[in-house]
Amino acid sequence: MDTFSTYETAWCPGCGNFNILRCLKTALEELGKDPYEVLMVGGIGQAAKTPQYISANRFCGLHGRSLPAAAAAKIANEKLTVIVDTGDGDSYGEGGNHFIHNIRRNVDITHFVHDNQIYGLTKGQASPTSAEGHITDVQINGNSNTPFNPILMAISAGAGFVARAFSGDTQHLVSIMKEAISYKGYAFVDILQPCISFNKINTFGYYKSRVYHIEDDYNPADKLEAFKKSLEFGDKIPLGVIYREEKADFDERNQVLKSGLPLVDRQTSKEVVQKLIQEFV
Ligand SMILES: Cc1ncc(C[n+]2csc(CCOP(=O)(O)OP(=O)(O)O)c2C)c(N)n1
Ligand SMILES: [Mg+2]
Repeated sequence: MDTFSTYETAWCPGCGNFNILRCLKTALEELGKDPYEVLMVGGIGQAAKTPQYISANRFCGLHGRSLPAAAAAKIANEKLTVIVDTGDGDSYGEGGNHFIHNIRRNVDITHFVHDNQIYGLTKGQASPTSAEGHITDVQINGNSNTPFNPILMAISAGAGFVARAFSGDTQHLVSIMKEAISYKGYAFVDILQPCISFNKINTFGYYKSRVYHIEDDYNPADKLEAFKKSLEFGDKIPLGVIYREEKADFDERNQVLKSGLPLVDRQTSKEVVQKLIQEFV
């Protein structure tokens, strides 16, 4: 735990973010990672502050823009372990478009969504995953939008690693994080997390009484079964790897990247750049 340091946070006491951060540090430690090898990327929000509370390289992006920054960094320097930690609003609302198209690119990055089903930082407006009817200070008659299903969306768009975890299930979360970080390609984990200040519905107890570990005989390579599993979200909420498929990632499908040195180690000839600029003069 010392390798990735401890910082004072701006989170409310009791927030699910604390254990997600702790599990992330444990997962990185257990995978034998050093801070210099890791790049943490966030957008805007309480969850998106996670990269600020861990000793590693970090990039804090605009709201909803963590994925393109993370993908670009990985494409430039394949030696980095690139991890996005950010919220449900940042990932599915403001960043919804990036979420979909990032899946299609399949860059080798990991995406941990702290899904508290609310816009926490801005004090409790409905997020894309808030339940229909959820009353907030803004949605005073209840949220009239139907919730977004991130697991179903990720599988439909072609993601190769799709999982769900719960911030209150430490051992399971660490093991899912390790599997996601080790996966070659885009790995997506929706982590259910209570927001104790602004979501009084999806509390720790709410999740605790509903979540269960997917059965041992479940086959995550079966896409139709995965679609079925992704529709379960109510009295019972499945945790675990819901879909997994090995497939070529961005680098392996890109002619320039798969041959030769990582971009960061290539020398750019000044003459070539000069010639290019001259073409526009
Ligand atoms: C372009 C833009 N739109 C809106 C905001 C205001 N804003 C800041 S954080 C946030 C919601 C974050 O929610 P989520 O990603 O779920 O993170 P949480 O705080 O719940 O962890 C919003 C709407 C902003 N900063 N920038
Ligand atoms: Mg949120």
